[in-house]
Amino acid sequence: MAKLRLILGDQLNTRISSLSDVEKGDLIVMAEVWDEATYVRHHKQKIAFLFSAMRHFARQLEEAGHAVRYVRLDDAGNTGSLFGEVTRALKEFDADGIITTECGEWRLACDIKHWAEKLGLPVEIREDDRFVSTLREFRDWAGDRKTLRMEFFYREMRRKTGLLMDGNDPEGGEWNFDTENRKSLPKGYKSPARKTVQHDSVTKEVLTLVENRFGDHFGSLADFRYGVTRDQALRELDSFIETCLPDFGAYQDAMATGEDYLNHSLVSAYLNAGLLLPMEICEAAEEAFREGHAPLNAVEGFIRQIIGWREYVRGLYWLKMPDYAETNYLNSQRSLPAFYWTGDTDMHCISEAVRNTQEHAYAHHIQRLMVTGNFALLAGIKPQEINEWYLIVYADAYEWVQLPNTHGMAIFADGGMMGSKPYAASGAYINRMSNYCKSCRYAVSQKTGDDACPFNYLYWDFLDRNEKKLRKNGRMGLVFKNLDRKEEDEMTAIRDSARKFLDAL
Ligand code: FAD
Ligand code: DLZ
Ligand code: SF4
Repeated sequence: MAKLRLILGDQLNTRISSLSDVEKGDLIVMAEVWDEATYVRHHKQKIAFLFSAMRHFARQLEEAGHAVRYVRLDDAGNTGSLFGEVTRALKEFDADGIITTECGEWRLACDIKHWAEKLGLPVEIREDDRFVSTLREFRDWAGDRKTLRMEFFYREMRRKTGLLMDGNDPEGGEWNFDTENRKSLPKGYKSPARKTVQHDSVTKEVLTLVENRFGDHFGSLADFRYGVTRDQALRELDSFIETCLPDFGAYQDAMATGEDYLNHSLVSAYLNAGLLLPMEICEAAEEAFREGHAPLNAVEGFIRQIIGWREYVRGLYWLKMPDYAETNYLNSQRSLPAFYWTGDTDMHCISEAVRNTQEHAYAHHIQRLMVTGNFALLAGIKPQEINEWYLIVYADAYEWVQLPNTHGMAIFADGGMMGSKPYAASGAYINRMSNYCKSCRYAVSQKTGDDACPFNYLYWDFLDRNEKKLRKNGRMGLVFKNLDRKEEDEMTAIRDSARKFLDAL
């Protein structure tokens, strides 16, 4: 008998496991539903990207001869939930079972787990094999290790995939070339121009729908530039490999006013929605190295992000949820400041990060980690509020990847499960890696007082406030030595400046 095959909005690949044995007579169900579009108030571009990509993918499946039931958000009878849409489809289509691929968020996974019982039909939840490692493999690797570190897991992934390997050894004799990857931008540096995508009638219709139905969500649609098909995503990848990859490594951590993408790949939204697969991206990057087009430090650094960090955060999420989301190691209790939504702050680095987030549903890694993330860490923003912000504002955000990065890497709420120490930094770091401070009303050279860069006194105040929890961390020894060297009157000035600034937030 026939199967109903449910494809979620971030499963847009014909090689998804739920379609591996699709037969004539099966029905593929895809649905735009209010629940998924509003469980957090996603950036308008995130919704537009997914709805348009979903519509294009459904059309592709139909053109390949499959029977597809595609429910649009405004279709009459749309129940507003995935369960409702599956139930409604089953009233019109006689299926003896449902097949789907495991989803990317704990909340929905818990819901789907109960469908079989509620529907009285078998629901087969297949492994998501769009990743390099399996969840079981990660669990086995984690075993009863006391601490998990990405770097060691990454080496396993290099061995497993054979990427950048020279027999049993890493290409170039090292696993990691990050010492070559922390350069600031040369004066006058201009990053390569990016391809623009022509919107077809499907995307234009979706943009109107999103403006009408989600007009009060964060972000602007004015500069919507996402590709919405696999072909367009592949073109973005080709253009990255051709023009940006050679400099990707050197300037990976750099930031500059008005430079919203620098040499980053912009593939995350496509990758997480299924339009691209991790190995094809990494193989294209490796080929660029083998052909002499891009240097090893760039290609290794790029591949590490995908088969290292991306795989590692996914493994960690499914290993540690649901307790993971509840931790608050540093007992951070401050509400999220309004400027995370408006960008209306004198801190130029933050207003830039929020501006390009509003305009593109994108910010690159160092903006996320060392600007908005670092501020949230230093100011002690409540994990739930900052986590939700990150889940809302980026087109690539799904909890499996967003949460470990925010909760773990950026704000250290997990107490060190994700990374070995907090990524706390003063204004000096931002000044070294960007030109932001030149356009800021605050002085990065000043340590305390009304004109001083807030990151400066917040940094020392953060260490002072959290000393009991952080001093014992072996990797924080030097930092605390520096704190110990501060005179009492300097510490008083730091604490006063921090209190005044934080009280005014
Ligand atoms: P590039 O810099 O070109 O990197 C290439 C690819 O590597 C990315 O597309 C991504 O797939 C992968 N990658 C790089 N770093 C990471 C990482 N730390 N974790 C997982 N994958 C990584 N990434 C998301 O995909 N979704 C998120 O919701 C998300 N939230 C984040 C929140 C915070 C606080 C931080 C610090 C990082 C977050 N990241 C997230 C990771 C990273 O910032 C983005 O993947 C990256 O900025 C996407 O842009 P890009 O495609 O141009 O990446
Ligand atoms: C993010 C999202 C949005 C905005 N809308 C839909 C939708 O209408 N229908 C759908 O199937 N999926 C959507 N998604 C993606 C899901 O939220 C995603 O599949 C889960 O969060 C699990 O990763
Ligand atoms: Fe950011 Fe401080 Fe530099 Fe201003 S001076 S841009 S607040 S780091």
